[in-house]
Amino acid sequence: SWRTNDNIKILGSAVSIGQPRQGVEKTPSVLQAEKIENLIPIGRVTWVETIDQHAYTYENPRAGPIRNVQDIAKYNKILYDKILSHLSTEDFLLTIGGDHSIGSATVSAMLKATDGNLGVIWIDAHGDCNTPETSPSGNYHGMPVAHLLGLLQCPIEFQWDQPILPVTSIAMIGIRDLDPEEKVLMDKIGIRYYTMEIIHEMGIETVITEALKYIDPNGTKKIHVSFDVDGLDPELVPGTGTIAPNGLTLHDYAVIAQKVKLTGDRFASMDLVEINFDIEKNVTLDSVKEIIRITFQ
Ligand code: HAR
Ligand code: MN
Ligand code: MN
Ligand code: MN
Repeated sequence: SWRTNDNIKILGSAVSIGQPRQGVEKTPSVLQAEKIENLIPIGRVTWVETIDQHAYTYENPRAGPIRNVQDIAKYNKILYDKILSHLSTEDFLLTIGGDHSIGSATVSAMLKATDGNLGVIWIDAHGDCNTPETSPSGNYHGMPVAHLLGLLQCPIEFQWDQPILPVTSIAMIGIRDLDPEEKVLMDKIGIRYYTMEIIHEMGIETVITEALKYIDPNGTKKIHVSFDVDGLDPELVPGTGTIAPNGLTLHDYAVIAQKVKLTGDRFASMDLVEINFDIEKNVTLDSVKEIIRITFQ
């Protein structure tokens, strides 16, 4: 096993303002009630805290090209600061969302903590590379990667000292639902993404091996996995807000996790996002538990 002596710190990110459906903000408290920490056999596991969006957001979301942008900016800055204050180099950070809007805060914080020495594996059905100009919805959970890459014009409240993620430091796996203009942008900037079609062609083991080599050619970086559960097949995770058929299997994820864990304590952090038990609970909870087991066993 890996990281046996380290601390596994779980941070709840109870946020839904990156997209329109309620329920996703309740996931940290549901998983805490389910005692998912008991599924983690390594390290010393602690739930650090859950950051509630209602404690920090404004009453009135403002209209604009990014829905709720003022609130998201405020929340993400708090999340970013809390990660940096709670995290020490020996810790593994598991952030449980919440929607994927938190991904720009968690990755920014890890970039800061590692002085930019970070590679990101982004598991998702979606590209999350929209800008306000390409987004059909205005929902920020479809934009965090574009934001990390420095492609978003954001209001001043959303511009603190976040480091920019180089496009060569991220690879996306499970992609199968891109908006037309988002795809044009992704291909223009040359972001590395593995569609389900490519995964079936190459095989998941070759894909994750190549992806890790691409984001971390010398095998020296810390690795962050941002896991949007809609990357898995909807039969495994019906409880998520934006469903896309023909996704990854749990075996695919087991192969991904196995390769990532071979980096030892360089595997530093993970997001688990877009779980919505209001939409479906039984099957989704079983899959989430399996994700936890696979990741930490
Ligand atoms: N691409 C669509 C949009 O930007 C939906 C993507 C967001 N869904 C997610 N994120 N769950 O991965 O509105
Ligand atoms: Mn998604
Ligand atoms: Mn996503
Ligand atoms: Mn398949």
